[in-house]
Amino acid sequence: MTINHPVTSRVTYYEKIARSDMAPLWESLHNLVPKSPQPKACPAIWKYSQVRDLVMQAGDVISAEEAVRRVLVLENPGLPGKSSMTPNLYAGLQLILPGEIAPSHRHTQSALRFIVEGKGAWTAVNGERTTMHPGDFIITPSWTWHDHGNLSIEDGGEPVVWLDGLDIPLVAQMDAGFAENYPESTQPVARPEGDSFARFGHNMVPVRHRVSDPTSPIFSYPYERSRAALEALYRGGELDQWDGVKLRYVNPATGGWPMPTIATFMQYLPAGFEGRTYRSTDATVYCVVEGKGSVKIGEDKFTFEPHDVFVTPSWVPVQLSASAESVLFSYSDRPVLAALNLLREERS
Ligand code: GTQ
Repeated sequence: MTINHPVTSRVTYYEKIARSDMAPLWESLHNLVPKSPQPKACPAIWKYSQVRDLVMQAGDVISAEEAVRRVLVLENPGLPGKSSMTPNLYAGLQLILPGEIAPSHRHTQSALRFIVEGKGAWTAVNGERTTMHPGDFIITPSWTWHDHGNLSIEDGGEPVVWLDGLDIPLVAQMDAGFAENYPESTQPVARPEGDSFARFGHNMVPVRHRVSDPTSPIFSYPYERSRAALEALYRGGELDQWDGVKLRYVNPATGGWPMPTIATFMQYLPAGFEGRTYRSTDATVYCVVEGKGSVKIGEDKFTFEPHDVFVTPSWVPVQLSASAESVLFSYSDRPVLAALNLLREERS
């Protein structure tokens, strides 16, 4: 028996089932189960030379105290209204002026700070303050109290800008967001600066240390150290045709990622480097530390300079070139994809 299905009867049928909160899978199957990732996020770049003044002007508009966090969210133009850089990750530029305090709070979202410019600022995590220097990578693990501050002008404080990277969209997707304010603007300082780095930052751990959670026990990864390691490897002849010299940051107690949801990397590209094309399913946010070069992301090509931020969506081909010796910091949701067996990489 053959049945004739005029299009109009289908439309009428779709309207009818919609009233019962149902929908025909056969109209959307190809979108729901794509042959390969179809990211809505676009390749995009924020040129620091164009956004720096706007970030500084935020300092005239609101205080850190009133704002709680004075941040300009970098929103992927392909994800409008979502405060997202990639489907799982957020990016923002935070400004703290001399003498200011960004009050203490905690939340289940994990955060990283990558210091862009300025000196005098500190961040406190779990009772320990650390001074921020450009190029340092600092973590604020899930549910840890954290406040940020800056020295007074007299004590040498300058406006300090850093890149915030958080798993805000991922945590929202999972409806797992909790947050609390600390009763005071700053948490008590319980340990001297450098304590966690002394315990865990020198290829040693305290003799009776037991790993109790996946989060790194050090929360500042100084640029000096990362830069020196990359440079030493390059001088020794290391150079990957896709990545240049690339290292990932680790939890020194486990060898795992510094935080369970966000991977971070730093890479060195020598002057004249013309990288081969790669792609991976972890959409990645880059922040340029030093140098000059360009990046091809799918059909887009951007030139980059220090402090520029750019994003490579999932599975879009990426190719890095450097006209001057360059250093790039990057972060992605790689630990999440890896844990779920969804991480794919292709180097061509
Ligand atoms: O510093 O705690 O950019 O809670 C967004 C949310 C920074 C922070 C952001 C936050 C923070």
